[in-house]
Amino acid sequence: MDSLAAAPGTGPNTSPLPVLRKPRARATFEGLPSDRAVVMGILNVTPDSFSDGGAHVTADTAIAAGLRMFYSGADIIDVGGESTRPGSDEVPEDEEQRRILPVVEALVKAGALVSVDTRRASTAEKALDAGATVINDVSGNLLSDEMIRVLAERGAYYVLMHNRGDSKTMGSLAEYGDVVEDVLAETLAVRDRLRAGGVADEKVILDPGLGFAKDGEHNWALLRGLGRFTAQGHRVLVGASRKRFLGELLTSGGKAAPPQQRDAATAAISALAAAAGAWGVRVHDVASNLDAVKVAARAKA
Ligand code: PMM
Repeated sequence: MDSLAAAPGTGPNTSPLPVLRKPRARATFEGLPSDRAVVMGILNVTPDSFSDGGAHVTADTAIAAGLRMFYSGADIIDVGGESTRPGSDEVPEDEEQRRILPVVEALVKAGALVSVDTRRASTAEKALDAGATVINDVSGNLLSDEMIRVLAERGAYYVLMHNRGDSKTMGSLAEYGDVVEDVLAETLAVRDRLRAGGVADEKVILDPGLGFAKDGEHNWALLRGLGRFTAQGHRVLVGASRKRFLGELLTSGGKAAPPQQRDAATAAISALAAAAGAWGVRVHDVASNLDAVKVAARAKA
């Protein structure tokens, strides 16, 4: 027998090697909690995100922030390298990948379940290679065939968020008859493209896309109509965190509340969304939203 492979205590050197650290089991999608809504922490590796002021610009600071979220109990960390702020400029593909890939790798290595917020199939493919499990895509109606091909080939989970146009045009496209029915119909039309391309329904998570080609009234109507989305047999994700419509709601002295003062309202939405059957919430402040979804689960039980 090779002495290096000898069982502890049986070889010539009888003292077993000390175990310094147990390897952390890698999180899986299937291992996500099913007794409450899932909390997805937002990690924007961008210099211009509207709500966290571009706090996580370098890979090291982003990894540290992601680990803090992970240890605060985030079920999934959503890493994004391109701002989706209305009016924002496109980030070149190589720059997007340079920002996010080291962060994805480090968080996966630490045991976190990682999603990647990207509209590009090439970035999605590299992120999956780096260990990401979910692709979160704000393309909406502009979903590319290339992305569908990558998802089908890799069997990845996919957040299909409703959106019209791109960051420059979405503002002018916020016109609906019945916003709930229109958003649902457009979302299901994109879902049908995914189906036709070989992506299983089970892998597709629907998101009404609050704030994307929607004004505040649209967002509130979609939250009231969330049951129409959860009734489709797909998981549903809600992203209300620190968005402008919450700032407008909390206006005081004629001034909208700034993003950092919108966390309590965000947690209230998380509790309501979870109570309405949402599978998950995408949030900046993990701790308060984890409490909120626990409250919703306990109140329902
Ligand atoms: N919102 C933003 C970015 N990505 N992804 C999903 N699935 N749902 C959302 O509502 C969503 C998203 C914009 O907000 P941020 O700049 O705070 O990330």
